Amino acid sequence: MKRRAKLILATAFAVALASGTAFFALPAGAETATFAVQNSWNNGYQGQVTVTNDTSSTLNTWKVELTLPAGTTVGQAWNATMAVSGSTYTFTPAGWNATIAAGSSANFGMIVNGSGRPTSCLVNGKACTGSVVPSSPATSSPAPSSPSASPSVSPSASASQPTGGTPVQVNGNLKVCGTKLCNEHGNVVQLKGMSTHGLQWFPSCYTDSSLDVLANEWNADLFRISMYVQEGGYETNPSGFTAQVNNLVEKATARGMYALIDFHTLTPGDPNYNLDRAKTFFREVSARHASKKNVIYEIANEPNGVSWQQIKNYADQVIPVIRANDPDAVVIVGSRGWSSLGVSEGSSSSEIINNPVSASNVMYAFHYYAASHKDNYRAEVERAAASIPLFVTEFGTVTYTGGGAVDVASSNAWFDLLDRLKIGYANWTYSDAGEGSAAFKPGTCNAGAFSGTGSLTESGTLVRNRIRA
Ligand code: IDC
Repeated sequence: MKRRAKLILATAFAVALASGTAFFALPAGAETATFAVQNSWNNGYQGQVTVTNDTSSTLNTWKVELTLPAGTTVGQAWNATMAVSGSTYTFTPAGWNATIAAGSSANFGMIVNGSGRPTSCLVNGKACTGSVVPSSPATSSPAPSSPSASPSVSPSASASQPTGGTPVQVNGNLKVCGTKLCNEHGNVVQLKGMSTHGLQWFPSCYTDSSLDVLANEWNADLFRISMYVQEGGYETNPSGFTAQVNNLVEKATARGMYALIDFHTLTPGDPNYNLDRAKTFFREVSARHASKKNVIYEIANEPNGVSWQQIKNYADQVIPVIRANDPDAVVIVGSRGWSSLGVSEGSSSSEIINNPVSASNVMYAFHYYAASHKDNYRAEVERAAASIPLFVTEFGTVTYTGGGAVDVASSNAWFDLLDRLKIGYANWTYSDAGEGSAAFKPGTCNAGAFSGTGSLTESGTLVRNRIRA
């Protein structure tokens, strides 16, 4: 399959490394660790720890303990599992990077909120220098660089990916890198695609030919598979819906698209109502797809009427079920107020930034409907994106009801913002439902008339142009 690649990429770490400074020394003869500040901005920075095996034999595992001064916390880590106890942050391998050959290194990253640097560092219970615990390393740490609104990536570093290859061939395994999503080469990647409607209602919209069109004509990177749990969905036939999801993941895989598995909770809004179902479902699908590079897990579509703490409690129980099978998959967690980062319920992203889920390689969902959600929501997304990784796993060009007229101006303002921030998105919906948000006119799916532009609605035309662009 040959197609024009249109992923927007930026070199993340090459830019960030310029400002990095190590401040734990590296003597020989032990495992050691260095801490480097890779980039900093207003009241936060990105840090990287490099664990080096300076012995002559293989190191089978590692544990790094950092202590941070009051007022400074770690918001998120990647390539490591993080546990917090008071001001001490303990990092253990992410699953694939435990073993370090003699003379080799492994590293992991983190987003730190606040400007304080670690005051102590232990690797496998010993000082990171390989000798004594530094008495006051903070005094030798670099001063925070000048405040900047930019997180880990300079958008000016954008570059086009070479042509040829499907999105998955070009990008491979995805990984959260700071506040962005990166491909396996460490470049920031913005995935663009479409969401299904409810699988229980529109199965005829998701066929080999409709997915050929999505991959080859729309040039989509992403296919979101929305499996409702209630409203005649998963709870009525768990094995049947699991099989349907698995089948659609295979179709996306065969076409080189990323597959986003959406556990589409909506009513009731507390995801804990479906906790047992979620564990069963994600245990099965993550076991089935563990060896694939292209599967992303969205564990709760739109929590509502429930606190962030309860959403986090749910996430902290479901994510380990996925990790047990697929340690390095990206997981997306829904946010309060119908995945509005809390805004639709009078809150904000601060509750997440101050109390993130207890896992790495995690992103947070933001949803919008362009005719309903405008400047104040865009401002919150821009603010949150400086601190936490966001993914727009669902958006509409119309009102939050899924119907009404397309708001072209607001839709374009959203597209421009997401492109600038390199935030991926999936549009509601790749279906022929009789509502303004559907990309196809009613009757398209049964007729199999997906190709070309003749069956598109106004929304479908607008969104397809953006995805292809
Ligand atoms: C809507 C569908 C509509 C269906 C309804 C059922 O468009 O046809 O009758 O769900 O619950 C969301 C939800 C998504 C909604 C969509 C539009 O994630 O399930 O789909 N929406 O209302 N959040 C905001 C809007």
